[in-house]
Amino acid sequence: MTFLHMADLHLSMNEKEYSLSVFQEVLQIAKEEGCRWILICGDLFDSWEDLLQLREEVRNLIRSYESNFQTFFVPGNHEVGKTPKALDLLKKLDLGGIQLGADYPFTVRKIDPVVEILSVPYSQEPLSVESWQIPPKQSTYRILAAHGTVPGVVYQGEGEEELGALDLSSFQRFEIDYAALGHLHVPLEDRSGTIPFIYPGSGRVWRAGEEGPRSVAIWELTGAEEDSKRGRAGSPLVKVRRKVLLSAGKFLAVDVEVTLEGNIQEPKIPEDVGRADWIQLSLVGITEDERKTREQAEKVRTQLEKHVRKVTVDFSRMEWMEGVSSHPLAQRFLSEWETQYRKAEGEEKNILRYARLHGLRTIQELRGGRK
Ligand SMILES: [Mn+2]
Repeated sequence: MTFLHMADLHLSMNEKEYSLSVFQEVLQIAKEEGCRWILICGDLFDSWEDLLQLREEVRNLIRSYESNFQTFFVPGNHEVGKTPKALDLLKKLDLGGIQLGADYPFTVRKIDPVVEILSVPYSQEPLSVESWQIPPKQSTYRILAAHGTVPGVVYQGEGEEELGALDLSSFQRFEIDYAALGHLHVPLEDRSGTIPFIYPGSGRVWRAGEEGPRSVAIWELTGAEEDSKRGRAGSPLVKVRRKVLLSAGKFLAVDVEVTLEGNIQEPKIPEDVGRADWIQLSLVGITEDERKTREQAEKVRTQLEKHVRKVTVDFSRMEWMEGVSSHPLAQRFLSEWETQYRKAEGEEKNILRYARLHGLRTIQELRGGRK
């Protein structure tokens, strides 16, 4: 039995064409891999509004694969975290072939002779797992499907407040073999704890900084028969592979130097940049003319945006020092610095650039300017 596990695709009206094209690729992969199920662990949609507006398209896409696989969806914080009673509203919507794990606080469901899913939708209230009455396991595999952060795992998700709901050790008594999770946008597989867990990572580049390929996880459940042949005891075997989503594109940060006068260097964009990619121009330097820099950056941004999905500009490494070079001390410093810089070679040039930054910063502080 093979299934596809995905999360955090964040389908949105803002980027409808792009995000739906990734969803289509996911469905195609599931078909090619011979998956019987797609398990979506939250944040399929970017918001409740996006869910309402895009569900018809999603329904139609899924319909064309209904002879290949079935779809199971456990809601995440982006779908139900902000709308009161969203889980109840969700159950009343026509979601076509999508089967919902939206019963609060959990549902147990057998999806295959050897697999049952314990699904826990995202909830605004804290989960009181200690009091849950869950029937004994009846299949070879019991898989937890949920959306949230596992405490102790480095949080590299959405920059939102932590969703500290999934203390897996409190789920241990429910005979769970593996946890299929969503919420962290970085792919992660951890088999060292009480319950092994897998995050496929975000299905598309949702936020600046999501570097590396986006992917889904393909789970192969070899089953008890295979295990007994190997003489294994304990948790049944699961093999997990990643399949890269090519249509998701990639996130690319490009350093761009800025001169003291405020002119920006032409960014070095790799040749193989694609239409689905997101470029972030990361401006670096000290500049006297903030307006000029911002204007030039905007011009470059608009130009580049014709060729890729999105271009953003990061100014956080810029230092604005208006009028610093008119200070007599700065003038002497800069003229001496230029002589040195002309003579310098290799690594020395880097050190001098750094020295200039610190020199000018100190002079700016002496002038009583911004630190
Ligand atoms: Mn998410």
